[in-house]
Amino acid sequence: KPADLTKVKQFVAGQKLPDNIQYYGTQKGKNVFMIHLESFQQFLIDYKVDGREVTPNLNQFYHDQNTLSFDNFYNQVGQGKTSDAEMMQENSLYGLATGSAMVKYGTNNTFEALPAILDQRGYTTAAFHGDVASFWNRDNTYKSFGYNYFFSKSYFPDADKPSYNVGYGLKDKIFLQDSARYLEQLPQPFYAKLITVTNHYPYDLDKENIDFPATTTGDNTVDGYVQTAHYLDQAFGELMTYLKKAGLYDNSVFVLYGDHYGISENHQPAIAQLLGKDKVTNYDLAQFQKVPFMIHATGLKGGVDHTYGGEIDMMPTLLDLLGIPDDGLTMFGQDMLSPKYQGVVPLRDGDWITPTYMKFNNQYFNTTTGEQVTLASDPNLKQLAKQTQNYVDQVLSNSDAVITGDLLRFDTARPDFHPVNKKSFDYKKSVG
Ligand code: GP9
Ligand code: MN
Repeated sequence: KPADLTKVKQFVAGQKLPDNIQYYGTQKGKNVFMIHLESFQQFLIDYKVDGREVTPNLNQFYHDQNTLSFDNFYNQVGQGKTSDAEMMQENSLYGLATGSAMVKYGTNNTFEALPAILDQRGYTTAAFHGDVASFWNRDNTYKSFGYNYFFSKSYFPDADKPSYNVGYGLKDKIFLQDSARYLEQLPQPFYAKLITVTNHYPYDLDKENIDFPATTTGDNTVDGYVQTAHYLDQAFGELMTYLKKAGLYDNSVFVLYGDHYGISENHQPAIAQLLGKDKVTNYDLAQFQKVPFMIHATGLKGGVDHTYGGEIDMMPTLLDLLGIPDDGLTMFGQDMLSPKYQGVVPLRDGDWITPTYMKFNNQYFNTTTGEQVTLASDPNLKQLAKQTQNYVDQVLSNSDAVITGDLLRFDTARPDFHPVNKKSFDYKKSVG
């Protein structure tokens, strides 16, 4: 009911942070590339196997002086995996405690998503993914998000050829090459989301595409991970080379994020070996949930930023850089660049990470030292844990209320945003 939305908006308004005046609006009007790195974890950055960098292109990008690179950034997905990452990235709304919010609510809900917001500010918006359009209910959900275009499998020639395909869709080198040909035709400024897929469980790759040594953990759904990650890195490098030639590099913002973990907690002996430890603790497993979040733009003051954050924070952070007012938006993340940003990172299962302590799999740790602590042994932890858990529970329950109650349909008082007309979009590939 409308009163439910009012309550949620009061909670959200209480979390609103002042913008960072040094960064606010510095990237206004630029094209935006949103590059979704499938199953890509932060530990791969600067990681080496037999002395070779797994991802030299991403490493160079990560350390570039014009790239803001967050190294304490966590995935916050639940069972919705990629679709939860997309729900957070496009709306700053969490996925659900079980199932996929995009599948269950994507078709009928009203959203105030990034594509619609940018479209209403003169952007052309397009999503690209080599899988079938219906996977994760994207075709219907993207109409609710307000994407002008959605280039899915039917738009990519030869996508059905086995040698072009791996697991969920087109191989990333072909996918990114073909997508670049489409997106360079888009009227500018555009917002283009590119969703990769080759670096996906169980990390198989045909031998002619492998040119990197597998790890030797003996776990056959882990040892290919660095090989498909290396392939993704090569595909990313080729894309950037092409975009520089096409004149689309300097006038664009590049946002890169890893959507969720690649190696699950069920592979602890292998994880221990990858991390050079004899066994992993819940602290190690918590750190293993980190994914990259990088923002690059010519002229952007870059550097490695140790701020603790998560996928829910991507949208408010990007809106700050684009100089798009977000006062009336119902977002559960916060601008990581804000001087008042606290760095409390809720996880979908109710655990949490903060710069001082974390709670993971029902154990508490000192975030910086990794030392396990207990509520009994550490008095200031007791107080902090109570406050943090209360905040985390409120954030998750308010976000769930917005999704399960479709509360944004009552948000009619938006002077600078009008609801999307879903019927105005048709993503079917026109014949010929
Ligand atoms: C499916 C692809 C992978 O189209 O995005 O999804 P995931 O299995 O990572 O959720
Ligand atoms: Mn994924």
